[in-house]
Amino acid sequence: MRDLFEAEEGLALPIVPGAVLLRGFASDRAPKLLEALEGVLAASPWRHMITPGGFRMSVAMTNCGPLGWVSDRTGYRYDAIDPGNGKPWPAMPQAFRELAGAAASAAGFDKFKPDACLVNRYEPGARLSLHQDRDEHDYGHPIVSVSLGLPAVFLFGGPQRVDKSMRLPLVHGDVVVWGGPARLHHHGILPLKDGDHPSTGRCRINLTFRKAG
Ligand code: MD3
Ligand code: FE
Repeated sequence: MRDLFEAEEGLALPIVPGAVLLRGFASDRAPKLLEALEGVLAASPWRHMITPGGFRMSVAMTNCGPLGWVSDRTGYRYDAIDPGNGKPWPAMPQAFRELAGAAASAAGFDKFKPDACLVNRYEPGARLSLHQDRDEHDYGHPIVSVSLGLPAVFLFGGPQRVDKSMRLPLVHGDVVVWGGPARLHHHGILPLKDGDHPSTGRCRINLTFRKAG
């Protein structure tokens, strides 16, 4: 039997109420997205942020758009300035904005205008432990997440940290739109398995679009 999540490319698959997996939605545009990302990285390179508890995150990050997600000893927040260079984050490339809007529409959220794009890079062994996204102003807006490069296992739990979580494999080109009742559910990424992907090499890149401000 085919796995529940082995959806055909382009299919919209509900995960839980409010969360939709668009299998392969970004496949065709991946080369353009990765090319645009090079421009972002030239202005704001990868860095490993420090958690409020003093730990260096295994995931490397950067941002583009009016607001960027940052973490340091004082806490998590959205900031208009890249703490690495003291300048505003680079503009969100048009290819990024168009993809985020199209994916949100396909999932039933009209006129999504993100003001923050967090870019996460996972190298083999990097992980994101179970957490909630609670730093945004208004939980009424959806979040659009784009997976590029190596596959990963996404952990998806419930509103309480102890709630049982399910595992969702995500591959190159997959887009997930999170909104509504799923917006405050816990989630994370299991340690990335080693591999080599034709479009990114030995890493997975995730673009997360939010209306944060
Ligand atoms: C489920 N990043 O940066 S966003 C993050 O693959 C983060 O790097 C994931 O979680 C990654 O915070 C992809 C997936 C996501 C985002 C928000 C959610 C899932 C969510 C909000 C509610 C439920
Ligand atoms: Fe998150």
